[in-house]
Amino acid sequence: MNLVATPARLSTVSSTFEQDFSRRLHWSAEQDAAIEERVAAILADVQQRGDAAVLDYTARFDGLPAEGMAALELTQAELKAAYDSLPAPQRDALTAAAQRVRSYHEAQKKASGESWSYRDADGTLLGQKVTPLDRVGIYVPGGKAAYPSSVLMNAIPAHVAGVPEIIMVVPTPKGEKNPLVLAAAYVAGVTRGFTIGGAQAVAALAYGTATVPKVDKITGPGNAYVASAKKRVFGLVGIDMIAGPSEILVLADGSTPPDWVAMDLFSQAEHDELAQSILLCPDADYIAAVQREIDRLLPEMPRAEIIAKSLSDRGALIHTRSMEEACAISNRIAPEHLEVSSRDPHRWEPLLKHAGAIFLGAYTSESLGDYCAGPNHVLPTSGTARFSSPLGVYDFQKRSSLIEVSEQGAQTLGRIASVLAHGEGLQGHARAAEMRLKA
Ligand code: HSO
Ligand code: ZN
Repeated sequence: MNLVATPARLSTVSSTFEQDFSRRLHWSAEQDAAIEERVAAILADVQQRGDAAVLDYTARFDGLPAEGMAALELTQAELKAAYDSLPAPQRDALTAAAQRVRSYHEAQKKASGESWSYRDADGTLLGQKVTPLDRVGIYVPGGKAAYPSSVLMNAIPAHVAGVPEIIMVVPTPKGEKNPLVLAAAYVAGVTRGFTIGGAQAVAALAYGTATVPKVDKITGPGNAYVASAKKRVFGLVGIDMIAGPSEILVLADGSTPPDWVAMDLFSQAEHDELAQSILLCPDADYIAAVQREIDRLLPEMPRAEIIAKSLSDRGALIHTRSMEEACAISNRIAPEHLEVSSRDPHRWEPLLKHAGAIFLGAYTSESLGDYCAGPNHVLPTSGTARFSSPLGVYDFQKRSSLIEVSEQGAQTLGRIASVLAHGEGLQGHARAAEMRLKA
């Protein structure tokens, strides 16, 4: 087979640029009505029949019949055994990655996840108390997207936040367990695990069953059924985000070896045919060089077919007038991953506002961030980086306001509150404030 990867070639000087650009970027996350209906039925069934329903669906969808839910529980001993039996290089890499991800999230907690308070001159205390969630569920996909690195990225921030119970669910079709996933759960501090998946696993976590404890929040990626189930249980429990296909945008000034950039585009494209890889560069010769490297390297790739489809259907190599213009376009796209592949990345970084993660300089490949640099790889996709942030410790914490009004403070605040309460016609409010005023 003669595979070709032909990203769209766009140029900002072209009169049709705006049209071409929005056509490339557009993607429809249509909801499939049939999926929606099936998910609603599964949720209702699990809510009613609990473990029995979860067991039925697990037997049917995963080909995994079990006597009772206990047979689907992953014991701590099993997680540890998986870790212990890994080949040493894998065990060491997993441990090193986990350590770096933990350090990063500990720094994040210190910088923005601690309680604070201050006192007014009259002694009134005001503050914010930060507490971890009691119990969270982490969904780990099975099959082709079973990423142990995602177990680390979901469980470690929860652990660092101080969540005492972290419940992992992971489908194991035909009972085939991924030892790296189990080992990652062990190093990341998962407290309980179940080999269940799909909408039935989301339902079990959201409603609770006799065996699966009800959680307060569910995080982690999944297929269309899982995404639909997460949306439906939102409100009863918290959820992290509904992730779309993964994206990379490389902003290049032409100083990075073009094969490095080609491979970075591949690293996103190989995830999924719907993944999107975009290059923005003011140097037309460099863009041509990257395309030549794409052509040269593609046949070497085991996932060449997925890469070719992703790059040809959704990829783009965009020639811009300048790096400044490239930065402005990047902000419009608000990519999940943004590589600033420049000899002078700090010159451009101040111009970049919207991106899930910004990778500075030629040595910072996205793949290092995906596994082990430290920051989280669960990032906002589909332009949602305009208003949302990477998964972090803060997703596993909540805040309570703290107010302690002193006797003196009640005099000042009481007068203000009383006036506003009368304005709203709320007598009870006004009198509660007035009663505390000294005669
Ligand atoms: N790039 C993916 C994360 C990942 N990559 C996992 C490899 N394994 C989404 O950010
Ligand atoms: Zn990746």
